[in-house]
Amino acid sequence: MAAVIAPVDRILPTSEARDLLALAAELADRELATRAPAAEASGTFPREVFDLLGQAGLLALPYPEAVGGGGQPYEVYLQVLEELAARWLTVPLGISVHVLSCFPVIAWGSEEQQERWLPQMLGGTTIGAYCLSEPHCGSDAAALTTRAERDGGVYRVTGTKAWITHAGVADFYNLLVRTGGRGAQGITCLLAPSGTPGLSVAAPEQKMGMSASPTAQVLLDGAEVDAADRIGAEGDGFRIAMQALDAGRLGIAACAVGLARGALDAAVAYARERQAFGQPIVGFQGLQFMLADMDTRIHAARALLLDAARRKDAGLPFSIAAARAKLFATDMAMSVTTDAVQVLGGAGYTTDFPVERYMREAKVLQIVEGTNQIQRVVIGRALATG
Ligand code: COS
Repeated sequence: MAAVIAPVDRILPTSEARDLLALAAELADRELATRAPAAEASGTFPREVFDLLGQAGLLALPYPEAVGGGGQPYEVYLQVLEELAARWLTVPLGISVHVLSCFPVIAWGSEEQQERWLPQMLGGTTIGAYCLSEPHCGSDAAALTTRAERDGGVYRVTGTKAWITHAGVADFYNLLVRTGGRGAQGITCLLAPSGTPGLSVAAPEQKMGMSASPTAQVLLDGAEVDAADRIGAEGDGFRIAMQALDAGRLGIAACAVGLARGALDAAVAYARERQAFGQPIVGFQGLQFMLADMDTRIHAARALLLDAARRKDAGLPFSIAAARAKLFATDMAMSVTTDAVQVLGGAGYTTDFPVERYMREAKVLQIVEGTNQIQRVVIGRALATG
């Protein structure tokens, strides 16, 4: 059963942004909410939904119109993600990963690379994958060991990338690889199209949620990447990866706000209907207090997210603000979705209602694009060093 999603009273910068948010909500009600339960139950990636959103221009919203993007501020793009996440997390999480995967070419690509890559990346018909983690290193990203050796006009890449969203369905892969010595300085960013010889994909991971969003290892066995597809110089890779993640973490925070909203709306709808002790349970103050706390924390997370987004839109430093937003919003989503299950009681623990799925989905948001412990490291280091 799809939850009924109540509209949010937003302050948006333009009438175009208001129209965009209305379009996103309408598309999400029609195309996402209706498909989500079956696709998650069967583990089917909704490629047709990405194609549809691509046609509507929703896969490249925060990038400049001059290079084929939607020309929207981050503040607007993130609220679109939130609208989608209130109906089905797999889709906005996928958009966020795609936007992350376009970042290296947008921010670091040469003019020639931008002309060659951006029309396909931003055109709405392709999706990307971002390959940083490896089986032995996730949080300690600078310890990656996938090796790329230059051989004339190509790099030969050998190693294994792990936990890759869209592995097997992506059209292009950002590969963070080692071309130099140990540590962050030895890392380089390469871009490989999906048909690259020597690049293959392992069987998908069997996860506790997000079954429609494929996650798998990317296996690189002497994969030949054209040297012309190195983004930035050798050794720039770690900085590129961290900058991409700063922005990506805002996308995850927006997904968390939307997911929590979906859970709250489902809980409120149920509490208004369900009778106990001769009245709807929403009439009990104990339950109202719980709903009020859920609602307040969702609004607080959105405010933190929009603060970080507006800093980015203004060209101000936003790494720490993004870490705060990701940390708070995803911990909030875990707590709100858990409370939503509690509001529904036994019914909430069944697959007859969506809240058990929301609770399973919330968990991954505390882990991806930097665990919430890593977000605390980023914030804590800034406090420690000033
Ligand atoms: N933007 C730009 N540059 C950055 C940066 C950022 N946000 N964060 C770090 N850097 C730069 C540093 O300035 C430093 O550059 P110099 O060597 O020129 O001084 C370099 O990168 C190394 O930074 P640092 O010493 O802080 O690296 P650490 O190995 O200590 O790692 C953390 C820092 C833990 C924050 C990083 O490894 C991290 O974010 N880990 C989580 C990775 C992650 O999110 N994985 C999820 C999988 S991808 S979906």
